[in-house]
Amino acid sequence: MRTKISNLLMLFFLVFTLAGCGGGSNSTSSEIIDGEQNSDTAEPMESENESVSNVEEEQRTLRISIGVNDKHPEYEGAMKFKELVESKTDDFNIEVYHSGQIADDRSAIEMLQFGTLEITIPSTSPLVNFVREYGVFDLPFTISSGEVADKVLDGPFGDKMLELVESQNLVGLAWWENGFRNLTNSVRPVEKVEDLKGLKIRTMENEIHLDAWRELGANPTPMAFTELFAAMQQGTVDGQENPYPTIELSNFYEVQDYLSGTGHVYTPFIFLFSKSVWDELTPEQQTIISDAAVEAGEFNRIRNREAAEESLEALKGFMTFSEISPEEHKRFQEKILPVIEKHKSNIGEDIVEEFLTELEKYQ
Ligand code: TK8
Repeated sequence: MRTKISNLLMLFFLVFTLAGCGGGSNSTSSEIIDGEQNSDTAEPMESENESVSNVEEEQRTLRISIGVNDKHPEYEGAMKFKELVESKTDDFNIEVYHSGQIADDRSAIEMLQFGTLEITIPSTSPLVNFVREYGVFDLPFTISSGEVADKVLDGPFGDKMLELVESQNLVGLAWWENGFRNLTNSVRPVEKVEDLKGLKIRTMENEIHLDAWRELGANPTPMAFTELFAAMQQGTVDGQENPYPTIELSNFYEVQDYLSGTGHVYTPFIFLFSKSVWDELTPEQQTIISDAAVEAGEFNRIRNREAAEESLEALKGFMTFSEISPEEHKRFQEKILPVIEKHKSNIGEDIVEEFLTELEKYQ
């Protein structure tokens, strides 16, 4: 693996050799080292460009696809990842594509499987269509705080879940945060279960979410995130549910009037790498990338929690906010118990037990 240092040395070696051929070398080399260039040393410039283009040529471009926009803490995390990787090696040029420019979550996962995209950081909910055990993260009202989520995801349970995606030609490298999801709609304030009756709610492409909203009396429909804003604008759906940063920073308040603090489920983001691309990298390169994915993930979580507080305050200025009382939260939880029972077998009884036992350790 070529480090910054080795490239620099390579540069020096190239210029030195070329200067040697051109005569008057002594003077030339002194000028280069200073880093200043003057007109009569044209030749060294040329070789410099040559070596820069060699580096670029050998650089591999790694594209990251995310669905949220460039104001979101996930985008900040992705730029942090780029900075960390590119500060450690010249081997990679990291390009970040936000707002689903390349693909929505589900399609991006498929592209990784085919090796036509290198990195995506989707919500775990669409991943259930590929690895059913990921359904544990969609069981409502299980994780009680971001801190608990960190303990579970950064522990043996989280490691096990990351390993599970390998069966799908994916490499799971780190846990980032999407956050606690809250309901918005354009029809009426939602303060109790009955207020949900018949509301057309967009959900992620995930059977557990669909069943949960159906059980609560709403009329849910699965849809990619990239189609959501237009669907709300055109009234195809009445509402949706997402963490506060996404609701504010995607300007959902322009097409939604009511916000309810349901906090009904915590959704992680997972940092995924294409296995076929991963297997082509050297162990050193893999270490740089996985270390950066973890470090940028920690940065993303901190930023996301700050943003969640800032966004809720901002949204209270644009929308009618309804706090859900503890008693009403209890009714929500009781109402969807059959959904959890139904999906335990789909997800896998053992993994659900393991998840709930792990949670009990911390809450
Ligand atoms: C963005 C999605 C989004 C998720 C959703 O690609 O689909 O509502 O919450 O963050 O991952």
